[in-house]
Amino acid sequence: MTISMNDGLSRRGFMKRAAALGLAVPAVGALLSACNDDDEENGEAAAATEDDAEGDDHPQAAEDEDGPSTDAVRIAKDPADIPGPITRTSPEHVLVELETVELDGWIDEETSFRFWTFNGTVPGPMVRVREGDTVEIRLTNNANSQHPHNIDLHSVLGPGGGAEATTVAAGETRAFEFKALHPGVYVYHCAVPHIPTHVGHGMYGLIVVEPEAGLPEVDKEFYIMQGEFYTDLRPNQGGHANWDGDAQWREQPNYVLFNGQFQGITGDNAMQAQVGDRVRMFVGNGGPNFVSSFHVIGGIIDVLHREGQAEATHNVETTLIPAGGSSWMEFNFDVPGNYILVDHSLGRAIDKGGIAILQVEGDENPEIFNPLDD
Ligand SMILES: [Cu+2]
Repeated sequence: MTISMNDGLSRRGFMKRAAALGLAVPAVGALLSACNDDDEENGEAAAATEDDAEGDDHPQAAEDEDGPSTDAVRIAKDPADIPGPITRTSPEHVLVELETVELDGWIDEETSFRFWTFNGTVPGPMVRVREGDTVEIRLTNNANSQHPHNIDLHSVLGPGGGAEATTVAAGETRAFEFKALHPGVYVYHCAVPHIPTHVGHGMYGLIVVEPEAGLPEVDKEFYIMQGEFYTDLRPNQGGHANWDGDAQWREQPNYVLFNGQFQGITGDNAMQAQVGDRVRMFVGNGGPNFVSSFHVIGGIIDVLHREGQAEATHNVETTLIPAGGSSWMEFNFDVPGNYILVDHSLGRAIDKGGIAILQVEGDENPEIFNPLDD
């Protein structure tokens, strides 16, 4: 059995996909309208710029003199673009092919950044296997990469989670296999030194190891990962943002994002569900440094597998998701409207872009929620 996850990886493919998805991200609304009105101060933040120790001067970035990269594409992973539930009842050998790709992407509507990715999106693909499967990870580093990369999966029992076995220079492919012994949700990430630099460019994703009995049936599943980005530009300044190694040292990112883009999962790109849907979210935190206080405004997590653990806890408002950790959680949405996913360390959400929206459509349900006129 082969799960091929590297289709459409050419630059042309990215461009086509970006055009199809559209790059416009409409405003989130009055609730968030107070964002980023301090542009006067932005120049000071830019003064602290320094490139990372590997001398990343973005040699391939096609830039206007002051503008964003002309090659920038949408890199925010569609939260609904995940493999479906596993229906198999016996273990198999599963081949997972991944490609590390460095590319210019939109970190906000006006600003590009050179992301380092698994398969060209942030996060990389959600890998889904079954407890007891033997999983072959085959990692290729794109020929145009400027850096070596690898993959450390937290679902692996073995040295480095596979990092050493998969360290690949540009154009190389290496592989290893592991047995998925423990069901749960696990982060994978690049672990090439300097690791925070690689993770901080977007190199993470989730692998779901379904228990032998499978997961309860739901109506919708979504895949979201938080991560912070240490750039020399603040949100919506416009232009091409460069990595700011000093900001990473101080743990002061200018962006804290879901799926790698400022409010990238909103507007036309928001998640969609119907009133009454049972919704499962696989939520991870790539970090590299922050812990997330994950909350859905207007929702209650009624089944929470905290940190991916087998036993569920119930009726949770806000849950901590460690850097390099993840949870799966289930909700019922019985009232139509927009539900806003945030890190409830709210400056990160309101100012730094960590917002995603689930749009729930359907009939009003006044028994549960009923705005009263004066
Ligand atoms: Cu890397």
